[in-house]
Amino acid sequence: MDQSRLLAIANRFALPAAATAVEPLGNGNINDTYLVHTASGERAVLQRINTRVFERPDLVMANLAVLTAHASAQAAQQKTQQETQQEDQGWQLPRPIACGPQGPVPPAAAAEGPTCPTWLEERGEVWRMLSYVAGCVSHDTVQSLDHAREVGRALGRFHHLVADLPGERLHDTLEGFHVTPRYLEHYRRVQADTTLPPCPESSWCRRFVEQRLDLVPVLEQAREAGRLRLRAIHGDPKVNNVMVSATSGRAVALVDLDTVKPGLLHTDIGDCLRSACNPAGEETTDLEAVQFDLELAGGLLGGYLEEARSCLSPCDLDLLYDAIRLLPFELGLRFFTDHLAGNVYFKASHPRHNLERALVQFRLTESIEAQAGEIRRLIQQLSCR
Ligand code: GN1
Ligand code: MG
Repeated sequence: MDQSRLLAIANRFALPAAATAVEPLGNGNINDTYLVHTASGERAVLQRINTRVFERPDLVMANLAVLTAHASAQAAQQKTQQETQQEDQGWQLPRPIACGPQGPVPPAAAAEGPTCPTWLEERGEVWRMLSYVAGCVSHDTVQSLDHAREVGRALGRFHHLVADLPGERLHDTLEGFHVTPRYLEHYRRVQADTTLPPCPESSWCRRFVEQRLDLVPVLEQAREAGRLRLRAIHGDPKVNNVMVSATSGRAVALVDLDTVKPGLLHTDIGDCLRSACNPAGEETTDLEAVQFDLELAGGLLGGYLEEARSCLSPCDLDLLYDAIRLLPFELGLRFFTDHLAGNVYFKASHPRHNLERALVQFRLTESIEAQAGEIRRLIQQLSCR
């Protein structure tokens, strides 16, 4: 997209100074993300929300407002209790930056009062601006055992933060997200209609899915039976959504808050391990390199439990292994389905991209299955500490 249009959009938001340059940021599969530089040297993050995926961006922003208000209230409470520890003072979540006063006010926001809206509609596109977490970096793959621990701490910190935020206060902005049986139903429909000719890899994927039908409903059945309950979740705690300090390496922020909504903590934990314990990363084409690294899992879960042990009941712990196995399978199924559907959901840079991504997630699932006993023991050891 041309720089002048991006600059014009950026300048519709209430930045501390005029935007001077806009460049692509990160590798998101859904939204388009840009880093905005301003005349005063401050930076901000501009995003075009993919409205084919997020059909109600207003509700995504409403959830973000609820979360931001909750986080501020908690921080204020901690300060009055003088519990804030030195090392925690840098912890933050990205904040929405409202449109400048010249921006149009959508009718819904106008009805709520005079505050400026936090998103902008232009030519049928939806844009929003978020604060930039300065002094930090993020990585697409896990860098070290310490990094894995920090990724776990970030998720634990987030779960602890939202533990007293009732799930009902959040809108369900992506119905069916992480409801694995729904992905299987969709897969069946797409499979029946696909016009793609079979290839050895896609035949392998089909068999892989059919052999694991018993895995699909494991978390949903537990929820229906009352063993798991809906809570506020992040929804996408992959390794590159954790910002770590460029100097200390400590986790400073968990970003990408579009999928904060009611859900199961297990999907967050399973997804975080899926992402951070496969050092080859989700974009590799070297399938031999894909493996679930038990040592990294120990570091990550240890870091997570340091922050969020109180959020997990014995029943939650019982289902952790299932979640760790399920989430890479689920993402593999989502990628494979999208490949068969013609790459309509995840951005793809070539026609087999989503098939390649599916193979990575299925290989990771196999690696997890091969280490089932060790992973269960690890969970037990860590949760007894
Ligand atoms: C998508 O857009 P991004 O990269 O933040 C997806 C996640 C997947 C992830 C895999 C809303 O996230 O569920 O785990 O790709 N987000 C949505 O990289 O579907
Ligand atoms: Mg995301």
